[in-house]
Amino acid sequence: MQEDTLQTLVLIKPDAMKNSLTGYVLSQISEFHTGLIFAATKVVHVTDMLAEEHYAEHKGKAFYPPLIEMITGRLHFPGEPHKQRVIAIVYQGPNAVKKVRDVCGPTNPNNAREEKPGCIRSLGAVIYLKDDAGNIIGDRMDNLIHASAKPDEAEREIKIWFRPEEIPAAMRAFPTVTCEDTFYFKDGKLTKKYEKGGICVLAPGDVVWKSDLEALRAAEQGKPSETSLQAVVAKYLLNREAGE
Ligand code: 3AN
Repeated sequence: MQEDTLQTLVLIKPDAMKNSLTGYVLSQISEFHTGLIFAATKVVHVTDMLAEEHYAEHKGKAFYPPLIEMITGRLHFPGEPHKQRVIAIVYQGPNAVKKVRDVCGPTNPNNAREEKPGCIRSLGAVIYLKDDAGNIIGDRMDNLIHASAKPDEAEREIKIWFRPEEIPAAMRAFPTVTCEDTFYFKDGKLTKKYEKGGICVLAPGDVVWKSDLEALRAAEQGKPSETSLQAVVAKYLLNREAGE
């Protein structure tokens, strides 16, 4: 990929929304400050399927369950599904991944305040998790923003959050193809024929990430694939249902 078409994924997380910090985050990453431009943006009610794909590398760790509760918005907005959302953005430009990570600062907001005062995450918080007796049993980091850590992670993340058609054609950084088949998804499985309750994820003529179509073809044939079926399908199921 050419340097000026490098892209990175940013998520403005529910803790930032709760504290009305969206405008602040956007201005810190603005073209004036970073030289980066928007390639795509949307408001997303994050499903468990997408959250689990996004944080797949943390599965099994102690902070994984609260991480999922946090990114789905259930932690900051319990019982208010209309507020359970994140703003997902693709930024593009020279050195995009590193530039945004620099503006974000360290993962832990306490370290961010110590090591990089003024960075975005210095406005975050470490929340201590307590048991019923009030003993501290762990912590959770409310660090306002997610930003891809490396260019290959940015590619994986942009592809799980965004469909190609949500990014202007001239700004698509990864190979796409035109789908010639119909694919439905129902009860965790892919089908080519419509069954009641099935959701049409792709139809002939749709533009699709090349790696996604390869993964769907592999799933169809029961073959292994680098990209899981959930990683392909999750973005097609977003914002369809109200959530709880
Ligand atoms: P970053 O967001 O800086 O790339 P990752 O990818 O290592 O950091 O972690 C993803 C998220 O998981 C963090 N933003 C943070 O909310 C949470 N997290 C990471 N490490 C810990 C930890 N040791 N304890 C609690 N939460 C953590």
